[in-house]
Amino acid sequence: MTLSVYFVTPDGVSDALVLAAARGGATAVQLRDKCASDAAMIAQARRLKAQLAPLGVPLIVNDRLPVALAAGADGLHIGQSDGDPARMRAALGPDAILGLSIETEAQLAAVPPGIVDYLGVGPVRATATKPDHATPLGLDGLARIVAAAAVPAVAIGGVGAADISALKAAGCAGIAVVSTIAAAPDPGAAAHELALAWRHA
Ligand code: TZP
Ligand code: MG
Repeated sequence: MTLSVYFVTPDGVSDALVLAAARGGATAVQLRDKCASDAAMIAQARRLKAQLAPLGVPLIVNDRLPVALAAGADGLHIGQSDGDPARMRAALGPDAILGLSIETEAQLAAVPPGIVDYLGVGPVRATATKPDHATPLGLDGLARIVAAAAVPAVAIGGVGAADISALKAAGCAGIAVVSTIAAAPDPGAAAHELALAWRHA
């Protein structure tokens, strides 16, 4: 799984925007929607899975294990209060992708070994996209966590193309973004810019 340009969707994202991001260069997509019903999210995840699979872009569902299972998604991403990672792994099976959000060094120290495939570390900066976010880590705090992580880690929260060289130097496996792609005038071009910046950093 390539996490270099990880697009995390805003609530209510259109299929067209996700496809534009993937065609532009997003290497992984997380369907994150805090408002949709499970039924609506399952339907959208099924559609997206069918369209992303030919592009080789995995579809990961945020928070909702039943949605990930019902939709046949490639994986699940959970936060600190979304349940026990070992229980999620048992339900998903060994081949699914399981990601976990990390906000502090203490949370990193508590990650059960051999359960999760990658970590989402952040927020790097304050961001309006997640109003209830934890205290921002800054690039230094991010780098400390990433250096100590046993699995690949992506940086999230207020990051964009200008951060990529610092994130790569810190050892990140990728950059995870919502608004840098979703709020861009041309989301496909924004994803392409991130992919190019990652490749050339
Ligand atoms: N988790 C930590 S920050 C964040 C999530 C889902 C939102 C990131 O959004 P943006 O727009 O890329 O800052
Ligand atoms: Mg969550």
